[in-house]
Amino acid sequence: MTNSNEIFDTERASLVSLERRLGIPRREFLKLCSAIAASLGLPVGAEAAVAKAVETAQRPAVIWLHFQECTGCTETLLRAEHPTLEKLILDVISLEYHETLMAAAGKQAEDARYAAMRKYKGKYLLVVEGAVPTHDNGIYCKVGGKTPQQMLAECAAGAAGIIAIGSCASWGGMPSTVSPLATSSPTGSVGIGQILGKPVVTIPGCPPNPYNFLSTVVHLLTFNRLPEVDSLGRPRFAYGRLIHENCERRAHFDAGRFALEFGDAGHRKGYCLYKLGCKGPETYNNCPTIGFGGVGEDNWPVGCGHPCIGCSEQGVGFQTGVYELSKLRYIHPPVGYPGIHERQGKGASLGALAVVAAVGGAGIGAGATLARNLGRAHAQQQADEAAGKAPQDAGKDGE
Ligand code: FSX
Ligand code: SF4
Ligand code: F3S
Repeated sequence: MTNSNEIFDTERASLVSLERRLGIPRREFLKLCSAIAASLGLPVGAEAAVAKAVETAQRPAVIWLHFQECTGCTETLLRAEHPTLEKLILDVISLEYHETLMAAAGKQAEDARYAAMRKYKGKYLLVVEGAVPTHDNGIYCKVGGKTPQQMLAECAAGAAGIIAIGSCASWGGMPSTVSPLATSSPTGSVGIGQILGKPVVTIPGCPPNPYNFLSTVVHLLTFNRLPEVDSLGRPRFAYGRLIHENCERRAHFDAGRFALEFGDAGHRKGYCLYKLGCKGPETYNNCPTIGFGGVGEDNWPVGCGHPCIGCSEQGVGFQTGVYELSKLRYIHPPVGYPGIHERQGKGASLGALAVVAAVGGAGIGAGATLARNLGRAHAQQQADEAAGKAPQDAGKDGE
């Protein structure tokens, strides 16, 4: 979608030393580059290319719009536990217009937007946060007398690339929630792709993980192109796997050990949250592997003891009940297991084919085991209830 040769600012990035630019030791910077390279799925050694790109590449000019949202996407970029992340994000882009962060207001701010659109015509990156209202000619959420649809059309026309950040901009998110008594959301909110009628890169999540935005921009700097995306515009490096595939509670799911109520024995033991409505089995995101806030991979909803609500997944987050049982997309071995697709030498060996066959069989077996375990937990729960056992006791199921 993007001719990224045109995306860069004409000025060279500052040659001031990185230590001074970011205010961090080079060693720490290199560690961050390694983490970004790993999250992008790049081979060992690629961190050097990432570091070089961040240090020397021309920074893309960015116009950042806000529509119907809570500003959580921006806040999550700025409120990272580790200040380096915020500095790095603001260092790798040249932020020309951002209503929350710019000092200007009113006419001065709008003039700045038009000035940036003229100066970087055909070269800037447009980042949109928030959904677009469609009811009543989209009059809700006007800025400077313009509706979001008008602002979007103006800014998209000269953009070299467009990124929808957050679930609201990606597919409507929270503002698109439809009450059971209505047929559409109050303002008819939709994602920007629906308005533009063309694909955009989407980074859903409410809020999305700031590393996924950072890694997308760093990919652009390193390879002169935006990362590979799926049919919904989501970068595959971040949204290629179901949460359920990488969840630390997956072993409990496979073994049929579930928390049945908040605070019961199973919940306290860290059992699977499927029966509390966890949407990990139908939500594609990398939350379990990278975590939030830069304080370790346990810091994500399920790691903190609450089911995933599928905040990033269209048709799941804000569209289905938080504690409603999730659909199981498919049964898949956790990624910690040896892969079955890796090539060894040329072509597939007989041994590899045997493994594929065995795993195919295991998949069917796993499905049967799963059905049995889920049924067993239900049956146990009903028996416990009939016996008048306290909910805490019910959580012991499957031990
Ligand atoms: Fe909020 Fe962003 Fe949610 Fe939406 O994140 S965190 S309501 S995705 O657009 O500001
Ligand atoms: Fe983890 Fe949720 Fe899957 Fe259970 S259902 S293993 S808590 S993602
Ligand atoms: Fe959202 Fe679920 Fe991740 S609620 S933050 S997609 S764990």
